[in-house]
Amino acid sequence: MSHSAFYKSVPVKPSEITPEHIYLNRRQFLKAMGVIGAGAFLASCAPSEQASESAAPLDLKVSATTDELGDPINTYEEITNYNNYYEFTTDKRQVAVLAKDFKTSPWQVEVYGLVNKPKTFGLEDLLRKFPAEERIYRLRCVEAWSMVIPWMGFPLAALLKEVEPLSTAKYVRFESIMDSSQMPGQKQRFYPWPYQEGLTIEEAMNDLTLMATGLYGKMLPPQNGAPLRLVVPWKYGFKSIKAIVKIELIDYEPNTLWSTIAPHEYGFYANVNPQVPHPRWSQASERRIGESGRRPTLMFNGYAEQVAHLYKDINLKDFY
Ligand SMILES: Nc1nc2c(c(=O)[nH]1)N[C@H]1C(S)=C(S)[C@@H](COP(=O)(O)O)O[C@H]1N2
Ligand SMILES: [Mo]
Repeated sequence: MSHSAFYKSVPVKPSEITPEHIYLNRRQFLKAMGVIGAGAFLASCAPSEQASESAAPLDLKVSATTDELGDPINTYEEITNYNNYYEFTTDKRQVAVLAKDFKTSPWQVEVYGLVNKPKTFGLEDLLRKFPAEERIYRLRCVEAWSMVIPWMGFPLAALLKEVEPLSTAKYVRFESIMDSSQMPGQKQRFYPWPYQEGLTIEEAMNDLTLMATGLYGKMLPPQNGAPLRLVVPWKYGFKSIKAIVKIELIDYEPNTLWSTIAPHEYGFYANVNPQVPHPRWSQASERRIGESGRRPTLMFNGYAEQVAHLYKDINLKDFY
């Protein structure tokens, strides 16, 4: 069975069937967002709107037009054509092109290490066991741009509970797929492939931490990390590792690809923090893709209420 066929059969939880659930095609969606029909704005947007219309999927499905702060959700075109995915290329607009035929089926994820029940899951197992829910999150890249993305997925905590972590498990290490035959960027020997990331066990268990399997109510496209990627919305985007094949529970802080290359620039914690500049630029503000001008960056990317307690014992003045 193909993943997309299976995905459609994943049952919707009763709690998700609410009056707010609206099924919008692209034109209705843009109208709802005020992009179509708002005189002055229309003039500047008309050319790109026309250009992208034909390529747009018609079954965009989201339950809202904004995140909880009232920020408009970015368009499918923006989210799927401006990507960081160095296994393919460092050119954000070329990732979608180069990743187009990336093979995401069959796919297995090994969950192992300091657990009672290590297990290798097929992607279909995960989709069946953990019904997809929608999470509209801001994604703030360390490069000081951001988007609002309507993910589909399940909490990482649900998957971890399934393998029963031991009390000695203090960190979770994630690894992306290694396949230079499909990923031309992996021939760049400068980077210590495979891409790796990590979280503390408390961060991994936080309800915000998502294993994403979809976008806009559809399967994740390859450029966004199909078939399975992490989303940690209060941390810089590089923590949200794509195309995961291994999840290991360990008792030491793991190396990450970015902390290996540039430890002073990309540390392990990497919480979004407007008061701590990157060594080469300010993090006080950001450019929201699709907007002109800049917006102020929010502490923990606006999720302080949910996560600040995790850091009461560390110095947030440290970037890391
Ligand atoms: N495997 C892998 N995961 C990755 C990256 C990458 O290069 N390789 N880039 C990261 C960075 S820097 C960001 S900002 C986000 C971008 O996710 P998006 O393309 O879905 O917006 O993915 C992150 N996950
Ligand atoms: Mo990023």
